[in-house]
Amino acid sequence: MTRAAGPDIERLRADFPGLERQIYGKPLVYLDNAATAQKPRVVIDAVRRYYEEDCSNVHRGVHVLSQRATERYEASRAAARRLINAAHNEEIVFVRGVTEAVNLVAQTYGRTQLGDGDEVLITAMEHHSNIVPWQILCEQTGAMLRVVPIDDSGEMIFSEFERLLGSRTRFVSIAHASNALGTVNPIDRVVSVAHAQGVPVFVDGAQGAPHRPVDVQALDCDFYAFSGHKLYGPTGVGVLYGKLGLLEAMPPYQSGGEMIESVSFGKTTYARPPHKFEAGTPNIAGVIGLGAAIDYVTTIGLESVVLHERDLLDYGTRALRQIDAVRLIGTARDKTGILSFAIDGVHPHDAGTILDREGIAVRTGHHCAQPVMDRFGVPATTRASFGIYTTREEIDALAAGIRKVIEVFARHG
Ligand code: C6P
Repeated sequence: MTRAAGPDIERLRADFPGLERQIYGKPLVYLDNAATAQKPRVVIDAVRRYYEEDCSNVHRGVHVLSQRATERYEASRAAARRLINAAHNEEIVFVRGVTEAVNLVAQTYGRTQLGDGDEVLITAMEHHSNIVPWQILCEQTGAMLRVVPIDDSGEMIFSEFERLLGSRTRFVSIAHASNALGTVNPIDRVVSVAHAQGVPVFVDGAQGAPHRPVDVQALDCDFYAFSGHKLYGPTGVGVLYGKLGLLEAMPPYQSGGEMIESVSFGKTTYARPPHKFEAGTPNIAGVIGLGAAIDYVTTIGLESVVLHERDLLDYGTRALRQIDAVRLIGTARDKTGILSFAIDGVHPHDAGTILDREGIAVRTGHHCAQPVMDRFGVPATTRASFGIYTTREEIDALAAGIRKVIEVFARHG
């Protein structure tokens, strides 16, 4: 191990059964963590234990199983609150993931607060799930979508952000970190400039919360969302944080059981946040698994995750820069552990297929960020993304795999 301050990777890798797989007879090199992360045994066990020992609905029964399930469910809410340092448990809404969180805010806050001629400001590096819900909102309300451009390194042009933040801007929605480029946005500066104009800010933390400490009170953002499955938790569960005053003022998103205070045919009143936004039986097993994932990551410590992933990013950037045919897409000064690249004369899907035969899992495609591909003039990229268990040796394997791709194409091209 070359890192003094990072986590003990060998010990930590043993926690992840998925990493023990062989693919085509080769040890798995899993470099697709931005899509979803592998799950530690504690998460798998927490989900299994719920189904085996505590299986029951939450917030409904006086019987012991329901009480235990409810306690575990609510303990996960408290864990999520601590993870992002929210002030109140009530500010933590369980959702399916970031996609649902953006849709929820667009269709509740957005539908009630935005009107004809108002503007929503996003950046050119957003994931489709932080673009399309705002486009739909704009169609519904007559608002306009404004887009802050990015420079050749993949950083948002801050002066353009300041220029576009005009008297009609009613909402800013921005990625903490870009999934296609790795760029980390200066959220604190974005929030302070937006708030100076009275504009609330939503932060898409899908690629933020799993990789660095987040303090929503220090950032002062109005909303922050992350997906459990990228934070070593189960799929189908995530968190929407919202300032309590905003959540209280927002109308419900979905309606039905659990989100009401009282129902009659004449009038229905709604529960307080967070339950107002958690209609129906939630993903109980997923929420409990997410709590276990948060505890796991917190025990490792996100500060040490940052050090480890920064080391990998520096190491990987150097390794890929030594390969002439590789062009890195996304070279921002502040990046998370993502290397997106093009290989001269090789379509990313072909690269991905050859790498797969070497046991190396990377993502190829537009990464649900087509405007980023357009900005850099490529149809797609190959993307390697790191997690807490990634090693330098795996990056060596990636570099060797890329050399093999280039050789195959030189032979047959
Ligand atoms: N990005 C990737 O491979 P969901 O699917 O709801 O958990 O997260 C959506 C999402 C939103 N914002 C950003 C910045 C993201 O990276 C993602 C998910 C995955 O890059 C799957 S497309």
